Amino acid sequence: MRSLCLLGRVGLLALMIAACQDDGSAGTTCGGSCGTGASPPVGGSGPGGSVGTGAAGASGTSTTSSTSTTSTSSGGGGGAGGFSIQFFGNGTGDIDRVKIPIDEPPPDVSAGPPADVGAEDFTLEFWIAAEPGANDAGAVQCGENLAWINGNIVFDRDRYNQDRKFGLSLAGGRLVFGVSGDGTGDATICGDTTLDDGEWHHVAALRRRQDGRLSLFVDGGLDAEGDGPDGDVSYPDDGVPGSFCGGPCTNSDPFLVIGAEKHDAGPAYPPFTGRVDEVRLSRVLRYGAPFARPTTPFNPDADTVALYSFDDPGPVATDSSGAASGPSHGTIEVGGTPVGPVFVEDSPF
Ligand SMILES: [Ca+2]
Ligand SMILES: [Ca+2]
Ligand SMILES: [Ca+2]
Repeated sequence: MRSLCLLGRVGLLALMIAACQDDGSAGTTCGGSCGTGASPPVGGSGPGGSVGTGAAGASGTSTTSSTSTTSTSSGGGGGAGGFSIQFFGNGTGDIDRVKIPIDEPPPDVSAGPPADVGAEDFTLEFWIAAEPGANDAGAVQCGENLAWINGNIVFDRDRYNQDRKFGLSLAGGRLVFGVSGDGTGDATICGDTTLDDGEWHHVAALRRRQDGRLSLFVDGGLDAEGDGPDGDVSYPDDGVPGSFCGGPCTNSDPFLVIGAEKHDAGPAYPPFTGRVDEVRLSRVLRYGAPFARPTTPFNPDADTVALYSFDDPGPVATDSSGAASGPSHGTIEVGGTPVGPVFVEDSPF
């Protein structure tokens, strides 16, 4: 895997969360740091142990080079825009990802947390930054297919070999958004804008339940749209994860996963490398026409069902939406080399 020690190169201050995970076999391991510039993990001594932001690396809280100066607030509290979360594309072993539960496994048949969108219209929006070449999935053939799963997966709301699912990936540096209905077919739409230029971009993926209409907006401009399968694509409340994970996929199926392919099904379904911030799930179509991209973090409203600002470094991905029947907190699953994800003092604002 290529070196992804991007933080030093772009002058960011990497703040490592304590990378302590129970790997299930060899006890507690704490991942290493990403070379100079990133601190080693701090604190945390096992499952449930504390997680903190590391002190800044040897460069301190202000980094100056001949080409750039990046000043950051001291104390690890984040700058004006706070933190974002950086994935390193490890993509194996259920690590380097955010996992948001959306359904209780059988025999529970109650409604999942509010983050289980798809029974109504929905908008999935977020900010994303990816370095050129860091995500190497090539362009995919879009249309009535599942090709989105072959991009570097940013959001995975798959169901393994079952219907009612969706996801979003980067393929050939462009966004790909796909949905599968309940026996109503599959659709993948492909964006036009090159996203992997190292800059922050606002992305909104919209799906209209009534007729399955899909649309993608990048930085407020319409990037792709197309017809898609109709009907309810939420995770079924009585859903039974398929047995494709050495047993039932209970630990991967009923989740919305950020940063990786949820089942670790193999290299054909690659993970994402880059930064994500300000993830908002809404139960309405937020945008019907081009718009000015946001200039500030989102504030919850009545249609916000989940909101993750990643300003509160791990191990919980805090949902600040205040949605009824919520919150839809997620977990941050850390590991790999370089250890990811990490919180970085870099955000779109
Ligand atoms: Ca459900
Ligand atoms: Ca259930
Ligand atoms: Ca943030």
